[in-house]
Amino acid sequence: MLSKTMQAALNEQIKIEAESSQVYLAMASWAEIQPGIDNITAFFYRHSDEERFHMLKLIHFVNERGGFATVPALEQPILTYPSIKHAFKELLKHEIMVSEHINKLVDISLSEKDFATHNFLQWYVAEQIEEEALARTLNDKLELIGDEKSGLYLFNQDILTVATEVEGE
Ligand code: OFO
Repeated sequence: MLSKTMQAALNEQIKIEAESSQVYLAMASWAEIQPGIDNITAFFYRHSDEERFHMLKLIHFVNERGGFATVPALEQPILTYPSIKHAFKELLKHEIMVSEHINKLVDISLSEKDFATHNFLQWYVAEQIEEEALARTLNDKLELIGDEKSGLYLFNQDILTVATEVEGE
C-alpha cells in the first residue's frame, strides 16, 4: 500500500511524464513543417510516445499498489523554436529536470521505507541515464555541425541510428 506522501509524489511524476510527452509532441509537430528533417521529426514523435509509456507505467503502478493515479491537467508546451539546435538544447534541459525529479522520488521512497516503490523506480533511474546521454550526444553533434546545412542533412540521416545505439533499443 502506498503512503499518501508517496502517492502524491508519484502522481506529480505522472504529470511530469505527461508534460514531457507534450513537449516532445510539440517539437515533433514543429519539426514536421520544417523542410528536409523527416528523421528528426520521427525522433521527436517517438520520444513523445516513450514519455507517454513512462506515464502509463506509473499510472498502472500507483493503481496496482492500492493508490489512485490521477490524470493531470497539462500546461501548453513551447510550440516553436528558433532552430533545431534550440529544440535539442531544450530537450537536454528538460531531461535533466526530469532526472532531478526521479532522484527526489527515490529519496522519498527511502524515507518512507517503501522498498517496492524504490525497486520500481530503478527502471526510471536507468532510463534517465540513457536519455540524458542521448540528449548530450545529439547536442554535441549539433555543436560540431555549427550552422552548416550539409551538417544538418547528415544529422538528420544519422539521428535514428544514434538514438538506437545510445538507448540500446
Ligand atoms: Fe520520461 O524519460 Fe525523458 O523525460
